[in-house]
Amino acid sequence: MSELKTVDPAVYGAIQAEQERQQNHLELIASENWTSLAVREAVGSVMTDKYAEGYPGRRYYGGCEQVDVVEELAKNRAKELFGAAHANVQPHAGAAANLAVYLTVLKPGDTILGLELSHGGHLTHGSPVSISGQLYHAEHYQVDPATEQIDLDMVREKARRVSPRIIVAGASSYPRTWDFAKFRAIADEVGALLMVDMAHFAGLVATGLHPDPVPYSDFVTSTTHKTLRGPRGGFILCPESWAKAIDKTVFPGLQGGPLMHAIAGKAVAFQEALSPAFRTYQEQVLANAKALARSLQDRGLRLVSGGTDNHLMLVDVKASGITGKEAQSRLADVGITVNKNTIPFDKEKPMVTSGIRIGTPQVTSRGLTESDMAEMADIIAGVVQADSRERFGDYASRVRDLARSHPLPGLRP
Ligand code: DSN
Repeated sequence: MSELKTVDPAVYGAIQAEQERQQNHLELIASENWTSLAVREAVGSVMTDKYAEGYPGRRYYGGCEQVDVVEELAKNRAKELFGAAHANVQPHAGAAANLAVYLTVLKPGDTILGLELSHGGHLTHGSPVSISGQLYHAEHYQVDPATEQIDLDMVREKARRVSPRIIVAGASSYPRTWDFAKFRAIADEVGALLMVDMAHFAGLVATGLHPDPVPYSDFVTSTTHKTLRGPRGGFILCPESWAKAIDKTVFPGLQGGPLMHAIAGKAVAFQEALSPAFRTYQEQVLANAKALARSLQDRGLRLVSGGTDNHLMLVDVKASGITGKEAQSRLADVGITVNKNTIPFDKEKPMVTSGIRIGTPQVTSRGLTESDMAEMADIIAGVVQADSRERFGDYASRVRDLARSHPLPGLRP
């Protein structure tokens, strides 16, 4: 008998309904995934009850022996996984991790140079609606209009012109890989620091399937819940020379008590990511993304930059005659969850957009493979290209079949 069901039927009901939604829908939001039962057990544990301001061995509270064990495990596993000298696993989220780096190395008014939001960048890379674009002077590089990919000569030219204190590489909707050695060379040429926000592709980096930012960066920030398949949260990697300063910024500079239940979940996720099975999983994430991209193109959809090198793709649905908002809504009607997304040089507003972003991490976690991608592409293309919503019933039952034949692993009834 569930305690929650008795104590709070409203919250229990919503959780059950959400579980059912995730079970019966195909989740293609590129930043989402499906955690293991072990991660969820750690996150739902008594670690949530403990105050532990400070760091292992140097806390402001008594009774921290076991949370120290967990935080040391998380730190050491993160360092091993990414070959980093120092890890801070306390940031509550990726946004907090990025802000901690800025607060460590920038003064208000200093210049940040990051990828333009509508070209794939992230709000925390200097958008005017984020503190990162309000506290600091933000400049942005864009993708090349012809290739829709980052052109390092354009980045270099912009960096020389605006003399940033920090260059930010990494994105939330960029389907291509990054050349971190070249970013390092540009940063060195203009006397800037380099921060790589690898939140989206951290799982690929961990398994050697994406260029590694750690050797080239002053700071690497990330979330734990995207390709990395851990609990919701953030972390920062840096060389020993920045360790003391970054730790001081995270606590007491920016945050109070660490979320020890989340840190316990991060420790478990890092351990899982160190296993050979995780590499096999990431290979499948990539294989699925490639297969899905190819199948969507075969069915006449236009992909921004012509394809994908990673776990996500951007579909220009405006080229098929509808907005991103409409595509998101149509796909929701048949049980496929995506997000509308701006595409480079988009003429639509951010709440409308010309594109949708599609990612394969979550459906790969539930066991879908390349042949399922062909079926999914057929459904997505059919829905996006349809003249009306009349025929959608058929697509909805095909989505249900795919979901039912690939149940989410490790679900407790
Ligand atoms: N919201 C995340 C994403 O969807 O990429 C970024 O913060």
